[in-house]
Amino acid sequence: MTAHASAVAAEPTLAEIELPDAVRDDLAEELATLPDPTRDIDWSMSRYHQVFARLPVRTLQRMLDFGRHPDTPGVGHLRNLPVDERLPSTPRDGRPSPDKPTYVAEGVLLGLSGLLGEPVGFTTEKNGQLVHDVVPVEGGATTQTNQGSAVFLNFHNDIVHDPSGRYDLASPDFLVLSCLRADHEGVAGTYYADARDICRALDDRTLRTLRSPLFRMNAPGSYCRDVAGGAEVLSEPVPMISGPEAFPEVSAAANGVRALDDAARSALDRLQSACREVAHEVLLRPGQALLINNRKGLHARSQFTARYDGQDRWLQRTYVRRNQWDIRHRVAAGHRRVH
Ligand SMILES: O=C(O)CCC(=O)C(=O)O
Ligand SMILES: [Fe+2]
Repeated sequence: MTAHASAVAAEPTLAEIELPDAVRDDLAEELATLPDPTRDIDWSMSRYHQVFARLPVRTLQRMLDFGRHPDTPGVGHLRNLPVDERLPSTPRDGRPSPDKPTYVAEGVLLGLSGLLGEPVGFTTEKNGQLVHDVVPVEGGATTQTNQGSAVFLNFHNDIVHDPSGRYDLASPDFLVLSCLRADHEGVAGTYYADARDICRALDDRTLRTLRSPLFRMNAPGSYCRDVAGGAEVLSEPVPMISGPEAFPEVSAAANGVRALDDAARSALDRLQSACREVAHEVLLRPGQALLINNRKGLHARSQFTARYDGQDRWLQRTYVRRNQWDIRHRVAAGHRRVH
């Protein structure tokens, strides 16, 4: 391959980044001294910038490039990250553990988030918290939400209800998922299907249908449950795939997409099967994280068995916006990052 050809060759849609042991230990030592970041989040985010500036510059650049360029991979798998020496039980109800002695995991999660943008919360998602605990919850085992375990969580992106009727407007640009504890059997898989790979796998007719405003997204389960008394709250009719051919954006509600005609219904089925064909699979382990671009692709999760015994799978998650300016109309009173 000539130098020119290699410069323009399609990059793989998954970035694999492993920290050297010495870098991991250096980060761990710094992060173990830092307080609960939620006490003063803007100070903590600034401090994490200092800590993560110690990464080898090429590693740092790959993470920054992940956030700043349209042509970079949609998902990054980071390995050999620092972990807390002592880990309390997995939170049972999806609320933060009151007895976590150190905040290394939070530092990793928020430090990585700060390389991509700003962590934000939504009042209708995990009470507006900035650090989400993603854990199996007994009452939600069969739901299409992050509380589920007994069913495959279909390919989706994380969207946010907005009174404009467009649920992609306020949604996070990125998610960071960091693993504190794997599931008992170690079989829970997280999947990512990049829209570029999805489009390559689809025929022209299906793609044209998916690019037409023939779909209404249901608002997230938490919004329908807490605000709408369990009823569906559908978006305006929107396309599922949009944007230029080289840099497509894809969106699919986890809580259901209403197709407006038969062609749209079969295109929607084709989209889910194309996702399964092209997806990257990652079985997250402690000390590993996924950087997920929430516009460049869709993610999913396999089934796994939850025991609700305090040792279940535990991920921490952030929602990251590159910029809060476009969603400033919805900021919650008395807050700067909660919408
Ligand atoms: O549990 C996972 O691996 C992903 C769940 C998910 O879709 C999310 O947290 O947004
Ligand atoms: Fe999700």
